[in-house]
Amino acid sequence: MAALSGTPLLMASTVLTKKLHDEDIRFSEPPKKNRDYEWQVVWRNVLAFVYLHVAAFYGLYLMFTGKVKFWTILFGVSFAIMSGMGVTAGAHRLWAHRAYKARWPLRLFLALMQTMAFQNHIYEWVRDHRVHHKFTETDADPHNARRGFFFSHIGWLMVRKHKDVFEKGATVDMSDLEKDPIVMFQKKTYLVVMPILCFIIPAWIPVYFWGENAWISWYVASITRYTVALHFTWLVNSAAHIWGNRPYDKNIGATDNKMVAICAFGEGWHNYHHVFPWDYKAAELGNYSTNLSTALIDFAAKHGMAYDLKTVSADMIRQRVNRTGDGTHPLSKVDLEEDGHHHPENPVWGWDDTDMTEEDKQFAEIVHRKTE
Ligand code: ST9
Ligand code: ZN
Ligand code: ZN
Repeated sequence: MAALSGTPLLMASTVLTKKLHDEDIRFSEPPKKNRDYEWQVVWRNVLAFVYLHVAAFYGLYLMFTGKVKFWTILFGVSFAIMSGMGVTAGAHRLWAHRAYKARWPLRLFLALMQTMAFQNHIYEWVRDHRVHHKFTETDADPHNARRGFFFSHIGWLMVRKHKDVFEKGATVDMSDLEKDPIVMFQKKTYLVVMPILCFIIPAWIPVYFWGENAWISWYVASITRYTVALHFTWLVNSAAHIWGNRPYDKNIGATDNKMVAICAFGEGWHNYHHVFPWDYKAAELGNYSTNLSTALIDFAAKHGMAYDLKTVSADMIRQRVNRTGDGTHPLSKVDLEEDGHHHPENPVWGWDDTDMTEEDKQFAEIVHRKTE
C-alpha cells in the first residue's frame, strides 16, 4: 500500500477528490478511500468500545424495563450534563478557543467536570481540536469528515493517527495551556483521577445515598451515561460536518444542525463556529434552550468568574453571510443563481491565533462583564 503512494495515478486521484470537494458535491458521493494511509487498528480501543456499547445497551434495557430507581436516572442525566459542560464551556470554548477568560475557581470547576467526561485530558483534547480547526477535513484533521461518518464519529479513536496529524499538529501553538497550572496538573494526574471521577464515584453515589443495586448503578450511572454523552459529543464531528445548513460559509464542510446543538449543549451551530471560532457562544442563532453552555458562561460572567467574553459584531456576521453563505440565513441576500466561486479563508483555531487578521480583531467584540 505504502509503495503505491506518490504514483501519478494516486496523485491524480487526490487532485480529483479535492476538485470534487471544492465543487460542492462533497457528500453526495461516498467518501473516497484514502489509499495513502495504512490502517493500524488499535484493538485495545476496539474492545473497550465493544464493551461500552454492549454494557450501555444493557443499561438502557434495565431503564426501559423499570428496574432502575428514578433517582439513579435523574442523577445519571445530571452527571452527563455537568460533565458535558466541562467539555463545551471548558475544554472547547475556554481552553481550545480562548473565547473568554476564567478566574481560577471556575477553571478548577470546569477541569473537574471535564475530567468526569473522560474525553482525554484537556491538553490532548485541545491539541486535537485546534488541529481540527486549522486543517479541517484534510489528512491532518484527527477526525477528518471526508473519511466518512463512521471514521469522524468513532472510528478515528480506534486507529493510529495519520502522519499529517503529528506533523502539522506540531505547528499548533499550545504554550498558553502549558502556562495554566490547572491544565498541567490535570494532565499529570489524569490516569488516577479520571477513573475515579468518571466511573467509580458516579457508580457509588446511587448505592450509598438511595440504596441502588451496585451493578445497576454501574451499568446506568457510569457506563450508559458515559456512552450516550460520547455519542452526543461525536455528533459534532460527524453529523455537523455532513447534514445541515451552511448559512455563513457554503465552502466548508461544517454545518449548522439544530438537533446536534440540542444534544451537545450548543455545539451544533458548527458552520458558524468554524467561521468565527472565537465567539464564546459558538453560535449566532438559537437561544439558551439550544445552547446551555452559553447560559453557564453568562451566569459565570454575571458573578465575575468569567470575563472578556469574545463575540462577533452583527455587521461582521451580515457581511460574511452575504459573501459566502448558502442563502439559508434569515438575513441572507445571496443571489443563489449567481455562481460566485469563493474559497474558505485562512482558518484560525480561535482568539490569539497568529493567523487572525487585524480586521477580524477590529470587528470582533469583547464583552467585559455581563451585568443584567
Ligand atoms: C473523545 C474525544 O471522545 C472527543 C473529542 C470530540 C471533539 C468534539 C468537538 C466539538 C465541540 C464539543 C462538543 C461537546 C459536547 C458534549 C455533550 C455531552 C453530553 N497534534 O494520540 P496518540 C503526537 S476521547 C500534535 O497516542 P496514536 C503527540 O506527540 C474518548 N501532535 O497517537 C503524541 O504524544 P503525546 C476516550 C499530536 O498513537 C503522539 O503523537 N478516549 C497530535 O496514533 C501520540 O499521540 C479514548 O478513546 C495532535 N493533534 O493513537 C482514547 N496527536 O500525547 C483514544 C498526537 O505524549 N485515544 N500527536 O504528546 C487513543 O487511544 C489514541 O489517541 C489513538 C491514536 C489510538 C486514537
Ligand atoms: Zn471548536
Ligand atoms: Zn468541526
